[in-house]
Amino acid sequence: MAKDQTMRNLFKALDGFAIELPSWGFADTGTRFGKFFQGAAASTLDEKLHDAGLVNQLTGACPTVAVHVLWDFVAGEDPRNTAKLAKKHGVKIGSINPNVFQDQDYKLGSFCSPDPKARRAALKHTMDSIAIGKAVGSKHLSMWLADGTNYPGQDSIYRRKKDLEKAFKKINDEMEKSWRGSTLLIEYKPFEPSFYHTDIADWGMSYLFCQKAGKRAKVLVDTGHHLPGCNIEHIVALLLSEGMLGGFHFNDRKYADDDLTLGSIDPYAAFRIFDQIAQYTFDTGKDPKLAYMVDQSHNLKPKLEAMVQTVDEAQKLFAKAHLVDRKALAIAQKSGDITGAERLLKDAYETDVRPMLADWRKSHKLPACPLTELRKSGVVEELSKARTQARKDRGEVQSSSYA
Ligand code: PSV
Ligand code: MN
Repeated sequence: MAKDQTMRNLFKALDGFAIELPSWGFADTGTRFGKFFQGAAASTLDEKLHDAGLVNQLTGACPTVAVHVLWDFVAGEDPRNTAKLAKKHGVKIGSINPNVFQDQDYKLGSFCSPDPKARRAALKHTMDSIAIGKAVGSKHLSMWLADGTNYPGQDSIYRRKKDLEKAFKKINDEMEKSWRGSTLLIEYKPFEPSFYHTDIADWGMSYLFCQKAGKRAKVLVDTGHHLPGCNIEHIVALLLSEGMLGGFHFNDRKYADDDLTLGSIDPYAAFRIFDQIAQYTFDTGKDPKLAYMVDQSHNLKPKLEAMVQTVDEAQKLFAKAHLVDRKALAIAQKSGDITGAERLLKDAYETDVRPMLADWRKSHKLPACPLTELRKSGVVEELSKARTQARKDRGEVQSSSYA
């Protein structure tokens, strides 16, 4: 294909590539061994949305913010206040994530708990979350459950599955009835916080629950939620071909659900996911309309820098996947030219797309390198000072601070 045409196609693809930021990715987090504070970390909703707005301003690719209902909405307050706050910072509320994991009620699970009171509480909270989603103009309800057991024999896996099926059906039906154009995303995770069994442990289980729930439901792939060695792009290709892939939570990992910045450990793996999506569109002519989201929540790296770095990396890997010569690939595949086929992928992956991305950004009046721009601006240092002072004024104790 002529170079100009390739660039035009790439720019068009980048125009359509939006990636949602997680509100929780701007706040202080830690490990179970401790928390190290960052002066510039967001501690209020206003600060989280401000930071998301800043990342969107720098990258031009993040118009929406994922929220957790109990962390980002005030009970009894009009949820549209959160939407207004988002608007003030130049973003919109994206996926709504119910919190069916932190209350004491959920000690033995939420929808799968042996205690009907917990199951009812989870359903009520999810129905309230649907109402919030509708009120703020979101299009996604994203469900991650911490449900599972820690020891063999702890509970009936069979009974838990049946109860979960019923709950998802009710959730799907309510969305069908009252929330036009919405999608129910069902996320899976093989372990943590449960260590013997997780009620939705892998994509196949998610798929099964989606099928039983109804038309709204689709599978959400969190790149950190797989056992080592798993071929994620194969899962992606299969779900795409079934029309059952709803979206992604992007992050990177070395061992488990490490929540590291995208591409920090294995960028080729993320490239191969984007490659399958681009291949699907090339083969079918269809846009799978996926919800691309970031789900990272690491410690130590400055939050804003980490987020900009992830978005930049996602755009790079996405762009590389759009440079694969698909016609030549089809010829190589047909003739069994394994080396040639692989080389076509590697040629695209090894292309330095930074100048192309810089051109795309310039065409949208964006900084050529958002991370350099952020570091040059001194914003993180300013926020660190202002937020440290604000926390002091509010009487919050924070022992260490660095930007
Ligand atoms: C759980 O590990 C998860 O991936 C879910 O998506 C949650 O919404 C998110 O992390 C934040 O706790
Ligand atoms: Mn996730």
